[in-house]
Amino acid sequence: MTRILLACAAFAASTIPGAAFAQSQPAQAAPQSETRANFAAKIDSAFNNVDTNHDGNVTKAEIQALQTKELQDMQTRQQQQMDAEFKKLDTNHDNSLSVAEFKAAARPLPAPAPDEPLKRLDTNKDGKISKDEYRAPKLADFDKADANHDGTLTVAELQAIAKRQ
Ligand SMILES: [Ca+2]
Ligand SMILES: [Ca+2]
Ligand SMILES: [Ca+2]
Repeated sequence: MTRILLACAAFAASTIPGAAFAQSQPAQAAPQSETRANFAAKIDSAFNNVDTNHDGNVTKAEIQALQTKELQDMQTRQQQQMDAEFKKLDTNHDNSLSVAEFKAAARPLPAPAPDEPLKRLDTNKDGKISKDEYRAPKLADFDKADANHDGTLTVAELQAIAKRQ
């Protein structure tokens, strides 16, 4: 079941970096069949999330803005987690475990890399990802998974992808 959900999530939300897309998907209670039209609508809503000025193209700056925001969210969460862990470790509350030292030991987060999704998705190399460019690889994945080509991914078809992964 988890594998199926993962497959669905990876499916709908894999291409442009990110957690933001995954978070924008509603949580699914159970594996469900998925029509191509529904799937395309999900892809579009993921695209619109990144296309902040809604001109139908995702530019490098828009990807970078999203990545920077995700990074900041991640850093905030990491800081909060470390503050909580510090309090737990400093059991006698004398602050002898320095917060600075503790935080310095944390793994650095990766820098945003907007070029990578651009390189992958910008098939006509105009420096922007259009909605069609964004849709194409995902819809191709959908068609590949739609074994009987009836335009709907059934739970069984989703299970089959999960098994292949
Ligand atoms: Ca745009
Ligand atoms: Ca393009
Ligand atoms: Ca099918």
